[in-house]
Amino acid sequence: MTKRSYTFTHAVTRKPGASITDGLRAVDTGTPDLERFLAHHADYVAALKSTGATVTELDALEGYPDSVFVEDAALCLPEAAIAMRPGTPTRLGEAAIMAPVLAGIYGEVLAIEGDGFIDGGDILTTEREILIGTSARTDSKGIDALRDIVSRWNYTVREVQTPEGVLHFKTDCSLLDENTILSTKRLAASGCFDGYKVIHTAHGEEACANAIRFNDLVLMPDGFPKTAAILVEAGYNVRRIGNTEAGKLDGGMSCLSLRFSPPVN
Ligand code: CIR
Repeated sequence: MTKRSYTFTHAVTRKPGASITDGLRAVDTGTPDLERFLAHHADYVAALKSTGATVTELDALEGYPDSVFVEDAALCLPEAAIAMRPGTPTRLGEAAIMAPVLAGIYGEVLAIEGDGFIDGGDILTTEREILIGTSARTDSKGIDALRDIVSRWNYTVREVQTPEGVLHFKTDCSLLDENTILSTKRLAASGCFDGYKVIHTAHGEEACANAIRFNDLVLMPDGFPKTAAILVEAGYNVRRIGNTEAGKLDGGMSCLSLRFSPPVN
C-alpha cells in the first residue's frame, strides 16, 4: 500500500490577519489575539517545513476573516487540485482566490461546478477512499460534484454524516496512517470507520481530534495530554502546536494548511 494520503512534498498556508476578530465561530469563547495566533501559526509552518516539505506561505487576506483556514477552499490530490464551493456566504469567495495559487503549482486547477456546496474540512482522504461528511457546510450535491470529478482517477467517494452540531467531518477525526484514524467516540460510533483501526480521543479531549499526519509527524493541538500520550505510546512522532486562537474560531490543525504532492513534470 502507498502512503500518499499522508506523505507530502508541499503545503500551502495563509497568515491570519487582523480581521480574524470577525472570524466565524459557533460559540463565542473570546476574541482571538492576532499576535498569539501569528506565533502559533509560525510554529505550525515550521513544523511542516521541518519534514522537508516546500511550504507556500500566503499573505493575510483581510477581506476574508476565516481565510487562514485554507483547507476549506480546495482539495489537493496527487492528480489534481480542485477548488471547492465553501458552504457559508462569507467564505465562498475564498475558493476563487486559492485557485490561481494552486494552478501555479499544479499547472491547472479544476473546480466544483453547480449549486452544491462542499468544504475541504469535510473531506478525509485515506489510502483507499475519500470520505466526505455532510454538514452545515457540505451537501450531497457538492459531494456528487466532487465524485464526478475524481471518478476519472478511480477514487471511491463515500458520503457519511458529520455529527449534529459539529462544524466539519474532520473536526472529529484525522488520518494517522494508511489504516488508522484518530476519532472522537461520537463519530466512530456511527460506524463510518468500520474496517479501519480507530484510536479514540481521550475522554474530555474531543477537541483534539482534528490533528494531521504530515510525513513523519503528527501535529496536534497543545493542551490534550492524555490523547498525546496515547499517540506517543502507539508509536507516532507527536508535535504539539498552540491552537488557542484558531480554536476560538473552531479551527484546528487540518484547517490551517493544504497538503499535497503535485505531479512531477
Ligand atoms: C469557519 O467557521 O469556517 C471557520 N471559523 C473555521 C474553519 C475550520 N476549518 C476546518 O475545520 N477545515
